[in-house]
Amino acid sequence: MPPVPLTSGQIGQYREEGFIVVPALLSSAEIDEFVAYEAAQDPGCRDHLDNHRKDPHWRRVATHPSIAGGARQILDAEPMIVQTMYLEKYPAAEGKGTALHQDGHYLPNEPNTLMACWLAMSDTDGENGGLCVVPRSHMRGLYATHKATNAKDHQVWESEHLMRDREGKEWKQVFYSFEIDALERSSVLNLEVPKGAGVFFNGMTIHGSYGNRSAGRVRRAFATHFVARGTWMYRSDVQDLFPVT
Ligand SMILES: O=C(O)CCC(=O)C(=O)O
Repeated sequence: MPPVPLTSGQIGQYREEGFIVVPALLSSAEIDEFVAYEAAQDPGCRDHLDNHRKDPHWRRVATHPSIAGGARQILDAEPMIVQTMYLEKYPAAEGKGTALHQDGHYLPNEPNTLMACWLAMSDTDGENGGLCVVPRSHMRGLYATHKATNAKDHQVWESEHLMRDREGKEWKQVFYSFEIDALERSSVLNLEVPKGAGVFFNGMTIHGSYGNRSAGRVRRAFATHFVARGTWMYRSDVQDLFPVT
């Protein structure tokens, strides 16, 4: 499928709203191939954030011209892959979401160029735990957070990471399942993103998801996080950025 270049209107909307939904980034056949491949893999491999390095199937999606090309247009610079995630969410008890957060909390970087492409690999919406965003929330810097409290809807976790600055100074930092303080539920927009469509969003845009409450519709998504070449990532586990070309 030929790449879908973003129009200047879409890029303008991204800058204003902090996100855009773009139809048909990948074909149904391209997605079916990846989903079938993943179904045959050990789910343990999904705990890693660098599968795009080791696995050509992951690399093909993350560097797909419609995805990496969109990132290049938005960043107006060479996009470098920070991490990739395949996010499968089953209905009922298993299918928890990600508390509403800004990626800038998880992936401190400088200068801040962080962005993502979240590709729907099944039809997704509010009912099956699709992506939610808070429009225009990318304008106000990092919001105050607390550890996620809604354990019914959201995964709750904590982990320590080794951090390193440009001069080589190292320190440890604890990250947890960030949730934005005092977030008005009415500001949260549930996106409807059909299979193959994707959401490009700014690393400062508040986003996340809720549990899968559907009767039987699995929610599948593939997220690729990018920064512009030259950006410094403070977390040592994602410092080895992967070029798209
Ligand atoms: O898919 C989700 O539920 C959340 C995804 C997310 O937080 C991300 O891609 O940064």
